[in-house]
Amino acid sequence: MAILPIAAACGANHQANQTAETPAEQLAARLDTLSAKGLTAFGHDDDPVYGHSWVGDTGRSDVMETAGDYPAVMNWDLGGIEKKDAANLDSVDFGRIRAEVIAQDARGGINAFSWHSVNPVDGGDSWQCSDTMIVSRIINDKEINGRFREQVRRAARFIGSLTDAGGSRIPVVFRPWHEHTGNWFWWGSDQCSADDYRALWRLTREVMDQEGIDNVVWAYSPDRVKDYDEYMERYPGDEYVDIMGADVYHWGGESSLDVYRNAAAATLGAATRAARERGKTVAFTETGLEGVTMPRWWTEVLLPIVSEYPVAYVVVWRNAHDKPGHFFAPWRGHDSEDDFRKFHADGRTVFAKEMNKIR
Ligand code: BMA
Repeated sequence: MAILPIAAACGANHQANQTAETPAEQLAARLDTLSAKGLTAFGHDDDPVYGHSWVGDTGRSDVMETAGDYPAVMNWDLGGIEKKDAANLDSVDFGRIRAEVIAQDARGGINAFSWHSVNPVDGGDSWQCSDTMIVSRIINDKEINGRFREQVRRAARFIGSLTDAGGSRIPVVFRPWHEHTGNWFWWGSDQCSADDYRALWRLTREVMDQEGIDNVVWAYSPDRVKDYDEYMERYPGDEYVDIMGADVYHWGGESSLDVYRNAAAATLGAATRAARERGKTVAFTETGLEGVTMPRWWTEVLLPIVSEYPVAYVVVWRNAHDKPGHFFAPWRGHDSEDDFRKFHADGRTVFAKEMNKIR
């Protein structure tokens, strides 16, 4: 498989592999190491806080209960932090997220954050798309701009307050304004101009920098694109991004396998080219087959994809406890459990226990 150059990065957080200093630089270097070794860390959204048929227990994880280990990457969602809510949009308490981030870091794993934020105009959720002026007003309207900055400050303070037992900040991947090539979020391609989208990113980064945040590795994650030009159309710039990501789901099961493979190839191919040109890292930031309706999906569909592209990690989405068909990782007794164990055992995938070797 193709291997990325290890150093030569130009992202603001992503400069020196051998003399990593900030928490962000240390995490960026670990991600580069995974990619350079041809390894892919496996990730799951909200993994230890609920699963297919349980919620709120501690010490549980559908991934651990099937593969025998926690995922190497845990994704969390900040949606709600901008409103000072105690829990996120999926009812996960931010105090619990903090505790699990610390636990995941202590076991050698990686934490990542997405952000299904409300908009600062009328507080509507991320999926409110009818108002196509939201991003424009964030950029151009002083009052809305001020409200937006406050939303980002709240996210920044939470991220900046994540510290380990020794008091050091825990590095995390932050992946704002994701799937913007689609049209289902207020920051989508039908909802704002390319210039305004780029300005939204830069403003987010500016506020995080003003807050002194040095533990964030920034991930850019378009939804499926047809080619490199579409992938790069709204790219905010090399100084704002460390990871070239891709969010591509396998919708429709076996009959849509080719559609998924082609979309993953086009999007990860574009991400790989963009990363090579800029000395950045590639990641498969979100994927999955809802309900994992193909019992050998892990080794026959996902593994070949993550082997072909130099993705440092892959994240599958959550196993909802309150929507029986809405899960993307197996659970004990699920049809794909045996195949998932093979995926876990494969030398190309990394789960939490092996992450201590990736420094
Ligand atoms: C979506 C679904 C929603 C959830 C949201 C944020 O893809 O899983 O149910 O609220 O992500 O996690």
